[in-house]
Amino acid sequence: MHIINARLRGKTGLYRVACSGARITEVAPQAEAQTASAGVLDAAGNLLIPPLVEPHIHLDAVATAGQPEWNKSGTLFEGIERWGQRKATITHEDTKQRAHAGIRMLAEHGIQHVRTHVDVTDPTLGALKALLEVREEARALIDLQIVAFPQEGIESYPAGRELMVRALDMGADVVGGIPHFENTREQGVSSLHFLMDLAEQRGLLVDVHCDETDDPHSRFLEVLAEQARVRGMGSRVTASHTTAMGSYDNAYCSKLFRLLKAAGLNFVSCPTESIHLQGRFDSFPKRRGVTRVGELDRAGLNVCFGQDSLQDPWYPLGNGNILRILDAGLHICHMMGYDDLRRCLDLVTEHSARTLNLGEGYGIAVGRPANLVLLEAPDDYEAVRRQAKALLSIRHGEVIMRREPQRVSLVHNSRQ
Ligand code: 17E
Ligand code: FE2
Repeated sequence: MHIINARLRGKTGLYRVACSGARITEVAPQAEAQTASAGVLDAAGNLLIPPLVEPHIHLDAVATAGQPEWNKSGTLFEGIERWGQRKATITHEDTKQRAHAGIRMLAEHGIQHVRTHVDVTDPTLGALKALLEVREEARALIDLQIVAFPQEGIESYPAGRELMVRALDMGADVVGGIPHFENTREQGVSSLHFLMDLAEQRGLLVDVHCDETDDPHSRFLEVLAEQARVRGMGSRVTASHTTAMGSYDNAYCSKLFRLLKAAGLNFVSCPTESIHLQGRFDSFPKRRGVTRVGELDRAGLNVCFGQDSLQDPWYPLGNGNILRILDAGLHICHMMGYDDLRRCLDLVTEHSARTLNLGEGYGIAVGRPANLVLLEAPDDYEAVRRQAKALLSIRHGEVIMRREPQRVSLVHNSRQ
């Protein structure tokens, strides 16, 4: 497979990218635009990127909004309650069918790497069994990492510790947690020690829903970061949401950021989800309820954006398009300066790949997997301004998704 007339991020001019089998074999600058011959893909000056990444989603809950009741308050805690009602009725086939529908939405938007949280606070571990099958069945479209996510707590849920261990024995890839939901601060802390021990013993990655609240006293991030630091596991640990950081005062944050840098852990923000779920106990002025994305980024920490939900008890919208999240996130996080816009795709590609520890399994370079996406825009800035879509998704050297370019024509001129 050959692609010609492609633009690459951070480079000037046009490029030719060749693949053989499932690997990239050549990335070469072109002196001028070329005309495509048969069998050659013409990028027509559009931007070729490695696949978009979804670093944080809940595939077991896809398309359950309103079942049996809608989340009327819009809070995280009512979401957990509504999900608890739906969870009691999930079946193997129902979960698989909804998860596959979610994966198709993601794949249609050029996403090929996905980390999903799966609720393991269920004595039958039914959702996990379903998602382990989905992980294999979906390989032609995406690589799936499964987080064993204890939605109702490790310490506060009956047999929570045992369920976590069983979930890892069954084949979950990543250890999860939810310290701010545990009944007491002490339980939140002990849940983090427990899950970090498990991850270290088994050589697994960690991704914790951490401080997903506007409560400025929710300070589990410092515990997670310190655990990551002393164990030397920072690059393998992710703190998701950390919305309480949007409510911490600056004096505490100046101390906290020293620790975060020493630990070197990763961050996922889900800005559309957080702007919807947080701020619910404020009147006015009302907090944004998102973590300090720009500040983490400028401090040299790895931070990326995720969707979190596709029509579930926590968030009624969502369509798989991570570039919609990027657009909203740049607004919500005050990141629309030129320097942020010109490299904004980092937040949904390179940074997310680092969070998932994809290493040399990701990126446009000779020898890396032939997984590529063509966006209908020449660069990062235009991609977000135009709300560009993925035109092509190439996986293992083959086209797996194709979208027709947008064509619009006005019938009249504004100046006759
Ligand atoms: N569960 C949770 O604790 N937080 C969320 N944002 C979602 C599920 C979607
Ligand atoms: Fe989440």
